[in-house]
Amino acid sequence: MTDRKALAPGVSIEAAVEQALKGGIRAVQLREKDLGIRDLLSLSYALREVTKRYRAKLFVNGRVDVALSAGADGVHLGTADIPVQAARKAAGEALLIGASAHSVREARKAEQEGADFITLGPVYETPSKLKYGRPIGLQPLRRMTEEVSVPVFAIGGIRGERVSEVRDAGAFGIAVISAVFASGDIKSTAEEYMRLLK
Ligand code: 3NM
Repeated sequence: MTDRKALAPGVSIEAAVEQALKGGIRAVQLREKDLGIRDLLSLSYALREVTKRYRAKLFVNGRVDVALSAGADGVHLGTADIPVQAARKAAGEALLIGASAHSVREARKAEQEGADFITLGPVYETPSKLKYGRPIGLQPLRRMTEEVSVPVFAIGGIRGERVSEVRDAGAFGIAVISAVFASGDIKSTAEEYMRLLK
């Protein structure tokens, strides 16, 4: 997931994403919540080009219209965005729909509404912890992966040995912002994550 504010000065989102893709990242979520719609749209187009070159998936956070216009693979919806059901109505099967959940209850609801996958977090403390609430820990993650049938991605403070912890708790994959994008060497960090996931 992108966050241009996490990047080192002078590094563009496009360049940072390309480094992550070179390191083997398979899916990118454009997540720049404070960007105006036109800037978000042109960034989506640019990231569609680069993700295509690396045969990686592109998701746009929060905006079905932008995701469709850019030819993204999917949209990722938070609890304050257009609801999953409404996004499905607008996009049909043209987009994969991911949904954020912060509890087992929210995850069940997202699945019932037709989400293709769920991110659950924050599993651990994250640098931006106030925004996402207190860490929920591994137990709810384990419960949720047992209860829902769609893939669950762990998010929030995932780094180092925590990758295997969340995998052992049943997570299908992980979503990361700062550990990759705030890293001095995005490509090597991405490679390291891909190794940890194997
Ligand atoms: N969503 P980092 S936690 C964007 O719990 C986001 O839904 C969360 O950043 C949630 O990898 C989070 O730097 C931040 O910890 C993840």
